[in-house]
Amino acid sequence: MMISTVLVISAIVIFPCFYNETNAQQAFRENNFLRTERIPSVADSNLEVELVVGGLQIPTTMAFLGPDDFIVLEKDKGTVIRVTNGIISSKPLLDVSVANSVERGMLGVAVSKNASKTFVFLYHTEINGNDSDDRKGLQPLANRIYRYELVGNELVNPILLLDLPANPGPRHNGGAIEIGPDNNLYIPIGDVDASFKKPIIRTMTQNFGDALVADGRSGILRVTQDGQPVGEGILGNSMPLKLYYAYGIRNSFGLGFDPVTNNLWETENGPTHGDEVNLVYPGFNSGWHEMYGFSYSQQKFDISKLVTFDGKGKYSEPKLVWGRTAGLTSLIFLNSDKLGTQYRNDMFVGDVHNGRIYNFKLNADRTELALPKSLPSKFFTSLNATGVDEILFGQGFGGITDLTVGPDGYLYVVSIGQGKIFRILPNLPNSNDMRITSEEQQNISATNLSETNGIGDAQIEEQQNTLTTNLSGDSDSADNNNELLISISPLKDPVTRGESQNTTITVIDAASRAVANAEIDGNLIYPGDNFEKEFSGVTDSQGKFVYSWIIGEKGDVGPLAIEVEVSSHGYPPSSAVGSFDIVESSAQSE
Ligand SMILES: [Ca+2]
Ligand SMILES: [Ca+2]
Repeated sequence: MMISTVLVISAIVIFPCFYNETNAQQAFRENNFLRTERIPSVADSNLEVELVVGGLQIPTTMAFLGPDDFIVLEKDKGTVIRVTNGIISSKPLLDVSVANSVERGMLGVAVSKNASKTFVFLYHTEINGNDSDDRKGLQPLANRIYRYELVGNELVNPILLLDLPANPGPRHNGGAIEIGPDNNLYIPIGDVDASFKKPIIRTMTQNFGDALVADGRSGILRVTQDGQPVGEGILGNSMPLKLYYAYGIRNSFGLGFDPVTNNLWETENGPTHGDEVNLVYPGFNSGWHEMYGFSYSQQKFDISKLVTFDGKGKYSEPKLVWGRTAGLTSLIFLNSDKLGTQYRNDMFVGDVHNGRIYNFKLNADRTELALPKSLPSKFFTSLNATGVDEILFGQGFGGITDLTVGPDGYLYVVSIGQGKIFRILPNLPNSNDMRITSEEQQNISATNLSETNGIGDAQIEEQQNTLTTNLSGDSDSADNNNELLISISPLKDPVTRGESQNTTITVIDAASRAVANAEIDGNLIYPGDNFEKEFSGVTDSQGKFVYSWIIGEKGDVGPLAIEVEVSSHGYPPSSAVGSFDIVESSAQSE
């Protein structure tokens, strides 16, 4: 699901002018997305980025079946992959033949559950042949939406819901399926390159006045989960016009419903410039192919040229425009406060050319973006324009094709550029104190050494490195048995999902006493020993592994250092050091 831009750019165009794509139409770039292997990051230091799964081949979009259980699509293979607890299923749920050049392929997914069934809706560019045969000259059949049922680990009983044009293509297929608050399906589809590439196919939904009314292109379509029209047509009752919720769409990869107002918002892609964020009321006309971006920036714009379907359709200006194309894709609202209440119901938008995530707040009645004061024109002249840093939430993800809020309330990011899915979540509790300062810290979580119980007579004398141990202890305990309960917060995600993780724990007794026979998991360890443990994924309610660590005999006192190194498949190792000073109970003041 790449956003392609034209290849012929003679100059950086600051304000959109009338498009000229004809010179570039034969030269669409394959895989025009950012492939960087940079480690992703988020601007908010209270949040961090975690790898959920890698090794995906050109993933486009994802949808959750349940907690830690989701579907992700692979564009060029036409496969539907299930990922459960971070593990990719050995066999795809489905593998169909797809035309896959440029923006064609397996593009959109949505999941709907009722008491007895799980429906999976899929949008793909279907071909009567093998994957990629369109690259050899075979024309695709159509862009199609099917409804499948999930039974066990298979998708079965396909029902064709929508049969949409796939030619001339290969771009502007849209495809991101969204289920609305009314439980209907909303599907964006662009002009499939037909606005300017031969054979040019003119329709009124592309704002060609004297033309075919509609053929499924250039709109946001709305159908029931059975593929039927919803009530009276907004623009008219002929088919397929009756399916149009909005029109004049050049191309879109992102729809999102505001959970507060139920308003629909959309990202839209301009050619070399003029990417948009739009508020989409029923009957919305985005203006293509007469215009894109703001009308004031169109040299020859004449609003009377726009098709209105007898006044039922209405052009609206974008709420925000990017001067240079960013390849906007997913648009979502974070209907969760798991990243902090300040982000609740905020809009997040991803892009495919820069690997960025933008964060927007809305105004009081939620009809406008509450933009930084430096962006009063609602127009970004460049990616680094003043004010952009105020809305730049994350970067370094490679090309982003989907954002999703998981059942856990965290923000999931599909990186088509890295073949990975990340999630954004808060740092561990207290992890500011316990942060491991390795270079890879953005990619992994902290190790958390904290005493939880039974060592009421221990206290911290000093802290080393960046690790602060939390030996609050139980001051009522009169029993100085020097039993230290150490909880290790592992590399969170791989472990909580059940993957194995090696942890090496080294005890360093600065006093070189013969006392530090620590016991972990039934194993005695001694100073200098390494203890290796493969976690099995069973943690306590805090997501931590807790080990009873008995330090020497009763009455042992003095400094003790504990070093923990953790590593997990796919991650670099990380380590932390905690130091303790164990004192006699009699030395403690009550
Ligand atoms: Ca296939
Ligand atoms: Ca527009």
